[in-house]
Amino acid sequence: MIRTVPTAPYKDQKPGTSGLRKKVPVFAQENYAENFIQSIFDSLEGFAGQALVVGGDGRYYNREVIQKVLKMAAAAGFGKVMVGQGGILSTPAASHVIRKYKAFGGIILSASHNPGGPTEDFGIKYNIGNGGPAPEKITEAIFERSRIIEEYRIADAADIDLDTVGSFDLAGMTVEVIDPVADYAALMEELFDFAAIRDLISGGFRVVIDSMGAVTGPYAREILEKRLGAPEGSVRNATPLPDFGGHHPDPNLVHAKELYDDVMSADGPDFGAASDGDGDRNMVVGKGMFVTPSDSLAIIAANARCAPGYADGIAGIARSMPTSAAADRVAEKLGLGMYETPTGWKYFGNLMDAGKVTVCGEESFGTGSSHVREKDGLWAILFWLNIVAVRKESVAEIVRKHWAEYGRNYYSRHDYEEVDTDAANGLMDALRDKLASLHGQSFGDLKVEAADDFAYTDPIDGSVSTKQGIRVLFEGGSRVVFRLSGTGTSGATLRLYVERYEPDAARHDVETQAALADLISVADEIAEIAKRTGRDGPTVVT
Ligand code: VG1
Ligand code: CO
Repeated sequence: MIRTVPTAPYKDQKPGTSGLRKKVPVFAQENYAENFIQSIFDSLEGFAGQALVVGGDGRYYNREVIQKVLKMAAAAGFGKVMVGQGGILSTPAASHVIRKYKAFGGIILSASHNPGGPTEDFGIKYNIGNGGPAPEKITEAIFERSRIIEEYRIADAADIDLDTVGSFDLAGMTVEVIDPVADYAALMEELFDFAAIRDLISGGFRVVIDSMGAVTGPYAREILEKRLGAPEGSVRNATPLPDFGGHHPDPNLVHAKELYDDVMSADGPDFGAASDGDGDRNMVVGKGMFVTPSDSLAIIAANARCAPGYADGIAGIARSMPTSAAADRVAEKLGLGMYETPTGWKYFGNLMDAGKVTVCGEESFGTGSSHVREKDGLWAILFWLNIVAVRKESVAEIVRKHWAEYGRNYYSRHDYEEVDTDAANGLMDALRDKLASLHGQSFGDLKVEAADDFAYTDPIDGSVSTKQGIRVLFEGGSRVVFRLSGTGTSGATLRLYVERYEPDAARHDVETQAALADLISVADEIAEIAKRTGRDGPTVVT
């Protein structure tokens, strides 16, 4: 029943910030997905007879690859695979299922916020037994294996019916098709004050969630409409579609603009939120107030005790390096540990496992906590609703009071997408060469205090990650950061992160781009962005 198939390696199966992401036609090449899946299994030890969790965001090619994973897991010797009905599991739900059922690990099929469809993106990611993304040590082993792979093993069996919940046999291995929502919804109900949120909503507070045709639709409907009593239709674009309805399932001011405009309109809802393809990102908008992800992390941390799951307080906070330092001020005031890690959720895992931090966040619309080991879009949305319900203040009031107390970190990210790869690498190399000479240099009122290429030593296992982004820090707490994306699938994406701290509450109402204008122009001067990329401006500003 088990077939060994000879294969030849592909050279480009290097996982990026979050798994292997490629266009569907690349994944559909002969044995391409099989090679990568076998390389994952070949890099792991001790899983014989154990459980594997499998699910994806429902995008094009999801079902096909799930069938391959099931048959290859059977051939590899797993005892059981738990797979979400319809092949669906949001990234945070998959993380929870791995933890709850003590699975050996999980395979998540997603390219997150990237578009889906026959010519769009697909992705495969491996998560370890703590529920979190595999650390670099494992992703590197997978890549090394993929470069020399000669064969893979697969069970010769019929496809499993993914649409029926139940237990099935596949070549001696059990396949359990599970309700993808139930465990996750129960966890949210444990963490948050559903009664208070229900009262808020029944009292007339209008909430809208845009699932962007992606995976959170069924989760949001169950939680918001069924359990929290929001009127039917409060969750928009609630059916996961293979092509996300042709949209970019990326919850930001560009791709979720309709929702934003709606909340900002005079008779619009009081609270709007959106999530991405695989359900780990979130955007939160209150009437008259867009909450930046960096502020969201700080405000959730400062108000954590409002939620029953965090009533005893939090252990510490972690943020990715490009994320603003707003959370640092909260940690300082509350006397909590604060950690700055490279971009990507995998760097938070050790800190959470060791009990050093409870909440984590990234500027890229990612917030989460140690309830799972992934960022969690609906978790962040529910946390905000919980805070609003308990404080009985609007999102805008909560944010303004936070700034008044801690100061405001003006923050923006400029993305230059699909830039020529050589030009992007050239820009980063030139910046690295310049680092030493930048120290002490002045640009108008801005004086460089330090400049480096961010490196991180994991405080738990001592592993070192270098070249994680170039930072230019100015006196007074302003900074610009340059990084190349590790999730794109065509050309290179240059990310410029800009931050300025403003303690004075009288100056908390400046339009963000205006507040950062001098830093943005200095960034261009230092990195020669326009000259080297040939672009006169960024593709996306958030
Ligand atoms: C981006 C974000 C990063 C995030 C990653 C995965 O990576 O910047 O913060 O962890 O996406 O998120 P990069 O390398 O393109 O900057 V997701 O929701 O795409 O899994
Ligand atoms: Co995502």
